[in-house]
Amino acid sequence: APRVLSGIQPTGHLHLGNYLGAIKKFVAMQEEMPCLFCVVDLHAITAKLVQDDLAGQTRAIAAAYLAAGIDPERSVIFNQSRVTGHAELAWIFNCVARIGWMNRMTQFKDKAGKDRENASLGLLAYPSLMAADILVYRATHVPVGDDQKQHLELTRDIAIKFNNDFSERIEKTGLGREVRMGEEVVHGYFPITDPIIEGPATRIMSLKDGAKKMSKSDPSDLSRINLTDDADAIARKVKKAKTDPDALPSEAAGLAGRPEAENLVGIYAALSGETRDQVLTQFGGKQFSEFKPALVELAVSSLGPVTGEMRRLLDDPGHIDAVLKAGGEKANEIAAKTMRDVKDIIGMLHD
Ligand code: AQP
Repeated sequence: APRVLSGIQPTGHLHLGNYLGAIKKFVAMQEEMPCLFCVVDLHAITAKLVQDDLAGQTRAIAAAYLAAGIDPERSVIFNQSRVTGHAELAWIFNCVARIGWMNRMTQFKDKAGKDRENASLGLLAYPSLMAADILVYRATHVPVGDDQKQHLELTRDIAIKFNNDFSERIEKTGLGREVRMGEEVVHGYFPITDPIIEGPATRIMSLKDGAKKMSKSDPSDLSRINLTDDADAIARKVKKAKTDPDALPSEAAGLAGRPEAENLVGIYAALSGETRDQVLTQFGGKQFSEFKPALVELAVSSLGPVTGEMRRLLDDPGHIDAVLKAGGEKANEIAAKTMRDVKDIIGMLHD
């Protein structure tokens, strides 16, 4: 059965990239199929072990989910560490995945930097935990930003290897089913996940450098629009955003080789729900001095209600905690069933 899982790390402030690349899509996916959205606190400690306020950051992501329109009656909202199946299945996947697969991950290379020997083992194994997050719910669809593409390919590789390595035991236990792999239908236990990386905002870039993605960890606050920014901060950051001296082209093809212009037009399109071409029908031939104020107005009117609601929700942490607890219970029911199946397939005795 189709099912969505996705998550966000409770590290630092959420930014426009997280909102457009992930959260806004989560809200839309609720209309399509059953969804689970988690706050991945186990992932949060991979790069920096001691976090200043992990509980507060976790509540903030949950508040953003709710404020953006994820309905806790329809979708399951929870924090990852509550459901033990994530860590349990990740261990099994650590034995399925190969060290070489992990060493090739660009996110690991970026985050570990030059001193790789000193990175945590958790940072290296991050994609294995991410595969477990998805597959412990046998999720078929994962809406994410473009930066997560490589990790999702690895999730597919883990599912394929598990299905192959245990094919006889999957058969014997009768736990196998039809699994769709592109056009092909094979027999296996884990589904082969489809990433959902679509729309005009799969990779929002830094406002200061069109070659770098907008990121929580960028030392320059001017590089990103935070979900907590007020109208003045948004206006200041957009005004200072790097651009080139030319007027906007009249169609999207004209944005090639102009990364900063492409980024700002992409942001406008994602916020307004239009294509880049539609945006350029309106703004083609105009200077940035005219386009930027329109972008500020749109960003403020789109994000304002979400940030306002987030602040209101964060005034009542008890409510957020109750949502996470109830979500954790629902998630655990699904995850526990998968873990029983997986243990049966491997041959581990359990209750
Ligand atoms: N710039 C982006 N454009 C589009 N989507 C993005 N995402 C992140 N940055 C962009 C998507 O947001 C979701 C949550 O990602 P995460 O929790 O893994 O956060 P992150 O990738 O760690 O966020 P940052 O800002 O990139 O953090 P650092 O600075 O630590 O690397 C994912 O779906 C992601 O694709």
